[in-house]
Amino acid sequence: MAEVKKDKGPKLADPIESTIDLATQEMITRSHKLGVETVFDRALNMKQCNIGLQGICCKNCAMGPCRLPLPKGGIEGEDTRKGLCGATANTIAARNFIRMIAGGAAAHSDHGRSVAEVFMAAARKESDAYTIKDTEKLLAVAPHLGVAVTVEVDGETLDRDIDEIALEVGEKALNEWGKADGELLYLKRAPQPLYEKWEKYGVKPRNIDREIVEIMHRTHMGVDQDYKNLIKQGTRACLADGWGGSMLATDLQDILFGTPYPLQSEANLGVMKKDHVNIIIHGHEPVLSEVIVAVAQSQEMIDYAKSKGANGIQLGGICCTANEMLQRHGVPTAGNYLQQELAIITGACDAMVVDIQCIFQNLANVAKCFHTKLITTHPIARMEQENVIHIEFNEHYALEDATRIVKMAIDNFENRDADVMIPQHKSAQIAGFGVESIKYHLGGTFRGTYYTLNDNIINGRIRGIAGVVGCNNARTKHNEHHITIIKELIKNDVIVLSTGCSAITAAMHGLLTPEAAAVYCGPGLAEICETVGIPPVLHLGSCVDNSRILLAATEVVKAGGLGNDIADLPAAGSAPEWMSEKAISIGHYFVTSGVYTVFGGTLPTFGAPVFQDYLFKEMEKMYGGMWDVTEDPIEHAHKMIAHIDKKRKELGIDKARERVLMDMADRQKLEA
Ligand code: NFS
Repeated sequence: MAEVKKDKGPKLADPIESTIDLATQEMITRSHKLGVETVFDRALNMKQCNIGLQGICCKNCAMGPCRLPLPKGGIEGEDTRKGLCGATANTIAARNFIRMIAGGAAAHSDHGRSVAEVFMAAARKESDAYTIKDTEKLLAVAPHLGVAVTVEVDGETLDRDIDEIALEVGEKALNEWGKADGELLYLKRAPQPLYEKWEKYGVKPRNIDREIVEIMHRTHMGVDQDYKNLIKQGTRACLADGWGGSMLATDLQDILFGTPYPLQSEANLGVMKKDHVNIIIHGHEPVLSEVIVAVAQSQEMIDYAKSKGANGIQLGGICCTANEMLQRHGVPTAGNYLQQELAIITGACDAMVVDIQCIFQNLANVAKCFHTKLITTHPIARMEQENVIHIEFNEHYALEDATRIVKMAIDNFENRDADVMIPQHKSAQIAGFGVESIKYHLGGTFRGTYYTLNDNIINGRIRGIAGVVGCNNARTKHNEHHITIIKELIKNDVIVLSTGCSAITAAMHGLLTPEAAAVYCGPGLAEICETVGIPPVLHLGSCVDNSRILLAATEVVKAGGLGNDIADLPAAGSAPEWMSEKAISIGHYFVTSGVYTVFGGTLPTFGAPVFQDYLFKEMEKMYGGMWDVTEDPIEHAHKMIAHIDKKRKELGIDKARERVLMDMADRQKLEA
């Protein structure tokens, strides 16, 4: 990234080179004027360690760290690199890789566990803040956890009591983290051939916690030394994430807070309002944000805000909390991962409330320069700086906690400095898609099914399906790769399902509106979007909601005509600007669920070519999906399209698409 020229001190990021988003550019410029450092500046002043980046630094014991750089000119003949214990580059890279999976799977799954605990409190009616909201979803999920929804009485089948079902669902769900034997119950939701592959390769997770613990054991000094066996455990743990912790998080959140359905909102820093109390909620667990939304929208709090001179309360979300509040309540999105410091730099953020994951430690330093109250809420995620306020959130006193937080923000409104600058950039968005709503929208008026989607894939109007997900990364121009890749995909008639910060990016750049179809899509996809009234990019929620993508793909398989397994589908996955361990866990469960998955930038496998080859090539022979990586966003999109075309050919539907394209050209000729 280029820098701004100045005489001395740390380098400053060039706003235009740092991001393609105008609001972000304006805020970076303002940060320089005010002398507040952000991640964009730090990325210039901190060089990455090339050996760590390539995955070949082992620091799992105190004889190291052992660094195994690739010899200049590459490896000729035998690879003789080894650490003090003799660990090879492949072993070290595989150990590091699966430790990343452990970190990511732990983060998603621990989030899921918290939700399950709140779910239990709701089922036991111990909390006035939470109730079982979506009984339809409860009844749909129950059988997958082995919970009966009916009961036989005197030869008659009767509906079971909802409270009873909820209690049993909660117990069964919590059990998935630590049960003594058996396998994860949700694995059977996958297409049968995929389940059989997991069985064949011995990677079915036993329970969620165990697979993560076993990674820590196996990667301890002197335990597992075979990169193939190591990645096998990585596979178990990531499946425990995607088809376990994450899927449970999504299901239980939907039951507790409501299954999302498409709704309209806005995205980018411009959603903040100068004359309102602005509360920014950042993090991941909706158990906190749900109650804050309810409290902030109460007449009592709105009146209180008015009594303090504000015109109302404006909530805004950052990162996955943004997606959770958006998809269920239409709360606007203030920004994605790299914009968290910038929301405070507006000078209009009266409180930033954070829970877990993806939260910069530097937020406290930025908050110090403004009036913003920075509030941590989770016992496992605290900050050391003394300007940070900790209000520990407890599901049994959730309403009291949320009221205290909202009041604190309102009371802080009058402490604002006159110098407020909210960038006037925001875009309209339609979000809140899911397995259920795709069925409804693409199924036509009278039948909620996936057949219509399949028909349109088979006839070639839709070339294929892409899942574009994941973070921003300060080593990549903010948002640029997400947008370039997504635009290239939809231009080529590939419909995009998006989650996490990628979905926020798509929203910020106007791709989550039905109108975007006419501007950016190829003729086939444009026609579908127009007819059905959907955007070409469907926002499926937060990162734990990548489980929705797995289940949507399963529904497509079930609807028929496109093979028997996820691996048969003309589909591909992508994380253009990934940075977190969670992204590695997601990437690997996509791959081992049969999806060809391309990451942008780098992968921590570059330094171990044999291990990398195993991930990039051998995985396909086992699971049908495999890893890939490229720095070039256009090449990235075309790698995905090439895979989609390969699958279309294997399914024998490649010719259909040619006919559609010819029809289009003919039609255009006629119109001319
Ligand atoms: Ni996902 Fe959510 Fe964003 Fe990346 Fe972080 S917010 S869980 S990890 S940065 S997409």
